[in-house]
Amino acid sequence: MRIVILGAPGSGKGTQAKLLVEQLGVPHISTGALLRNAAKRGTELGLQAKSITDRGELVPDEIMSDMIEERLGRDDVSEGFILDGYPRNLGQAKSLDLMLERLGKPVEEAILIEVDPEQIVKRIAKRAKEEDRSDDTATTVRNRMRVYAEQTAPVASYYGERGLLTRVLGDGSMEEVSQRILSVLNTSAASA
Ligand code: B4P
Repeated sequence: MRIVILGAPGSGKGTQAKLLVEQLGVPHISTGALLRNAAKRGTELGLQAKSITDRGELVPDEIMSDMIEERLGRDDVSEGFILDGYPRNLGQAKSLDLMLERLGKPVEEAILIEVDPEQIVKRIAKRAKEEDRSDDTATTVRNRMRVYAEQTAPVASYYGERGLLTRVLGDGSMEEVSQRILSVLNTSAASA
């Protein structure tokens, strides 16, 4: 299955993508994780991206599109993938469509995880204590939420207009949310 997971920062995209990998056996591709790894390795691109993610802004589309094209070109995506964090604006959504069209492997399902903003603030505050993510400070999180509302939220409508979007309630335990997503995927697989 070729799945895109959408949602605000802290909505549980990465968490749910990891759980889905266990069920579907296709790779989890997180652009946030790719960027953090590049920064940890100290590559020029990674360090350049870190100064942007630390402000809560989006890394330029050309960088992201090269990164995702290289990743989607690898053999392990032949049976599908779970994309987490990409596309994050309409330009990225269109360039992903072109890329996948060339590969003959279009997106089959977009899942939007919806969580109450108050829950999101609590989750990110908890993660800030547990993990050392330099983009989880209060000021950066506010900016990430603003960027999400302005640039990423329209991506859900983009997939909605193509009949590919399902909204899933992201409140409740991680397992409950995972079950909701799996039942959406089972339903669409059954009707395919
Ligand atoms: P991401 O790594 O995608 O960060 P995120 O939006 O916070 O999602 P994440 O997956 O980490 O968190 P999750 O919701 O799973 O991006 C980081 C930055 O990289 C971006 O701000 C941007 O600057 C840059 N970037 C990434 N992709 C880009 C692109 N395509 N273009 C440009 N720039 C890009 O989980 C959050 C917390 O909630 C966790 O601690 C988790 O344990 C907890 N949680 C999850 N589900 C829960 C539940 N049901 N109950 C309780 N807690 C839960």
